[in-house]
Amino acid sequence: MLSLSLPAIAGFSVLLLAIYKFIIYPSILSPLSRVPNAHWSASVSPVRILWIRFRCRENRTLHAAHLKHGGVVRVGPNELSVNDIASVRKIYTGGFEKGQWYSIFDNYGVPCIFSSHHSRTHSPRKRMISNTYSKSSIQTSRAAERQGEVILYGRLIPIIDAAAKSSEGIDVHDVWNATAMDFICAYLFGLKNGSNFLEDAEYRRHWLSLYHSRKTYPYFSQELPRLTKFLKRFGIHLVPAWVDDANDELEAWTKARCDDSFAYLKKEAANDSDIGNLPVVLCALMAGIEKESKVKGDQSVLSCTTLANPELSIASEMIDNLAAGHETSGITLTYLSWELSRNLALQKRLCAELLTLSPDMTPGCAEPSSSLPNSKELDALPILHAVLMETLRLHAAIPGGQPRMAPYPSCSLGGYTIPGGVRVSAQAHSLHRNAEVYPEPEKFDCTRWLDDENGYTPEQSKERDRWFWAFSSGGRMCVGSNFAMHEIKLVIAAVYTNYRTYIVDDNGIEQEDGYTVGPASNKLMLRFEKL
Ligand code: HEM
Ligand SMILES: *[C@@H]1O[C@H](CO)[C@@H](O)[C@H](O)[C@H]1NC(C)=O
Ligand SMILES: *[C@@H]1O[C@H](CO)[C@@H](O)[C@H](O)[C@H]1NC(C)=O
Ligand SMILES: *[C@@H]1O[C@H](CO)[C@@H](O)[C@H](O)[C@H]1NC(C)=O
Ligand SMILES: CC(=O)N[C@H]1CO[C@H](CO)[C@@H](O)[C@@H]1O
Repeated sequence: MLSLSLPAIAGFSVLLLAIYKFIIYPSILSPLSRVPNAHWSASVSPVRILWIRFRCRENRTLHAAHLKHGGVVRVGPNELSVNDIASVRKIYTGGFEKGQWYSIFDNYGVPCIFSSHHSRTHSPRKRMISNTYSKSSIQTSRAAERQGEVILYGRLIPIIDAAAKSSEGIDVHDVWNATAMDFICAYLFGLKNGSNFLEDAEYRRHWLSLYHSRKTYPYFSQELPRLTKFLKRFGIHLVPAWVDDANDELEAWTKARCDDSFAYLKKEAANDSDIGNLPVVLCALMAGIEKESKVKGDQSVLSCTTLANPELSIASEMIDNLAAGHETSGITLTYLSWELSRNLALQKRLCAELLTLSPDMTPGCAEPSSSLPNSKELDALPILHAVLMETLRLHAAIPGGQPRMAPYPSCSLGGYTIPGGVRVSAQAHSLHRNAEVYPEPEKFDCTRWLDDENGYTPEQSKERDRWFWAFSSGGRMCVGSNFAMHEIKLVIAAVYTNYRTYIVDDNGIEQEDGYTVGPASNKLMLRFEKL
């Protein structure tokens, strides 16, 4: 009898243990059990949130959960979503590190700023380039100025001018993401080794289709890394091989640009007449790596990554910058031009403001060598600034969650104790729809950002600014935010000084639900009318 019941007892104990570990502990005893569940199953199973993410319904689901349950909700046994600015501040400025989720952003198998997990290795990497992306560097860089002149007056305006001759309209999403690509690549590699997507439509469609083809697959490596690895061992590839091929081609394309820039720098230092060819960011990284090797050498926290493999590390950073830089800015330009096309009065107001610049951007169309307006003056235009801020609020190009790990042993968020290792995220989509801070949040209203007109108290304006999260916040905040603001303002100014735009076809303009996302249709047809 005894020999019969031993296995039974063992089996029963295992069952009890499992019930304790997977049901009783997470739903009753864990400190997280006090946090409201987004769904009844959240405390015992991640299946629902994984499914929602797979179906791309996360933004609306989490937004609804926050409206119902408040600033902190539990979305899985080990995962929270937050939507109050105090918790956001704590997470994003207070030592919550990134995790595995970001590893898919390694390129060539080496980490970059964006994919670094820990601040220890992240900070020295970011320091190498953050100065080149500071507002004052961008506003005063003669290389960036020259690059802007060539891209706007030499490439973009002729394309718009040709489009204005027809009433059919053109796909501006395509044109804007090409413009954004040319801008960021010129700053990374110099004009000669940057991209020329604006003029080479065929190649850009090929490149962008490679880039786009990879998009649905990160899900498996990010959300189910262990399963993905496990199945791969048995020859089952959740991420198909052609995604790797697309990655290889994008990596080879970038590496060629890096190698040619290194060669160029060795041969001929850019002189004054050649300033647009200066690879500003690449130079900064080379200098930063050299300095770190000289000063710290083997003692550096980067000794076995960045310093051991400087050329690949630079290339990894370049891929990340050009990916992070072109897609987000392209999406922002698309929504900005869409909102303007729906509001002729606003276009007229903006145009009048743009004509106050001196020099203004009218001669640009005729003269590829004209100079750009003063950067500081451009930056200070209130209506231009307000339409851009409102676009970034309502159509944030990264509306999705930015996951971080709670530090060990534990911390507190919104009054709850959170054990170390729990995944916590905030999403701009929800932060930007707080009706107390942004009344009628679904409405595009740029006067929210015009303090002379909105009648806000100083406290209200401060709250509005505090909840704005399009570029994230803290140590991992977007390094390219000033670059993006500057380039978008230049493009909008060049176009709306000289043209009016009208919608031809905006079917599918609604933004998808995901991490970095643009219009569901992937296009926007606008017609241009020359002034
Ligand atoms: C409108 C345009 C842009 C938007 C809305 C945007 C938004 C963001 C956001 C939300 C993050 C944080 C993401 C996270 O932690 O999950 C981020 C990080 C980053 N962005 Fe941007 N970005 C824009 C343009 C650019 C440009 C032009 C660059 C060019 C260099 C860039 C480079 C980066 C990098 C390197 C990071 C990682 C920073 C770090 O980990 O320290 N972004 N961006
Ligand atoms: C750029 O625009 C094209 C055409 O509209 C679109 O197919 C592509 O997905 C866009 N690329 C990005 C990265 O947004
Ligand atoms: C980089 O620039 C040099 C000099 O203009 C040119 O010969 C080379 O083909 C360029 N490389 C790439 C990849 O564009
Ligand atoms: C500056 O660079 C350009 C282009 O590489 C070259 O033609 C010119 O001779 C250079 N000028 C001087 C002063 O070195
Ligand atoms: C980026 C974004 O806002 N995507 C979607 C989020 O969910 C709503 C529905 O609640 C969609 O309308 C958005 O397009």
